[in-house]
Amino acid sequence: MARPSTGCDVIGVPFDGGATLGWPGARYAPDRVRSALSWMLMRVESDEVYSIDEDRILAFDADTLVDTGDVQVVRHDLMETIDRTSARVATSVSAGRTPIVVGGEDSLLFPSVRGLHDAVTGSVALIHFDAHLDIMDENETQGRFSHSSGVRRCIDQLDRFHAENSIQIGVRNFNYPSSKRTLDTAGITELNARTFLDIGAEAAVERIKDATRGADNVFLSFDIDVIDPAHAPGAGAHEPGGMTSRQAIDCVRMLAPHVDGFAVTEVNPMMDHKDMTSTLAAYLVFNFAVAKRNA
Ligand SMILES: [Mn+2]
Repeated sequence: MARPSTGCDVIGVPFDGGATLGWPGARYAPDRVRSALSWMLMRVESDEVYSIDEDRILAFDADTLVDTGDVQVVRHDLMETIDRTSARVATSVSAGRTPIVVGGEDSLLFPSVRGLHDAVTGSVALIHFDAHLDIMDENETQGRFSHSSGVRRCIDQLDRFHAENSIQIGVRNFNYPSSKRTLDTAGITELNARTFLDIGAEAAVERIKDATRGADNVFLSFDIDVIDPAHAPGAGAHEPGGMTSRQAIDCVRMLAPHVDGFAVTEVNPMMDHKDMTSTLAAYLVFNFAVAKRNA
């Protein structure tokens, strides 16, 4: 079970300097996701909101979802930006809150997990929704801290990170043979998109809870490209064969009570159509906060 929390903090990170593959543009996501959130927030009355999905009225008080503004990013300095992101996440956790990082591309995975790691004692595990493995060690054009290396940096830089209690969900298509060997050595559980789509969201969540049960703290990182491009075209890269928007929302809602931090990355308004992906990301954020508040 997750640490006690008084509510969720939105931390925007308008940064896409780590987008070394695919399309840049995720720097515009925090603003578009906030704009989409207003659609959900207008349904709050007298500290309550009506969940049609659950067919009941749920609590939503002023502490449930607090926008703490953007990290002051440094556009030309990836390392400074990820340091500032970690610091904001750690501040939120230390205050007894649950951080929700709204990226930004997926280089923010590593500083988000590190922020939790630095604010807590005990082990830290990762629930990683992504089409991609993010296990790249280093290469000439991407460096060591790009949006392809977040999981690898958690493994080799965070001394209480437990890969054996971590799980990747929705990964698919093809990758480097060396990536397969790295995953096997690290001992991360893989729940690929084919299996996820066979078993469905509820059974997948049970497997995720089993995999992470031994960890003291858990971070949920959600790259929007885990969702099929048909449902989420506004992403940094397109990998066909992913989950639906319904499955994504259900997974986040069911997992929120069990985790200590959340990040939504790779939403790219430059690739989006009528804000449909920013709107989906906003629903992930809103569902997470409501589920956390009413756990
Ligand atoms: Mn990805």
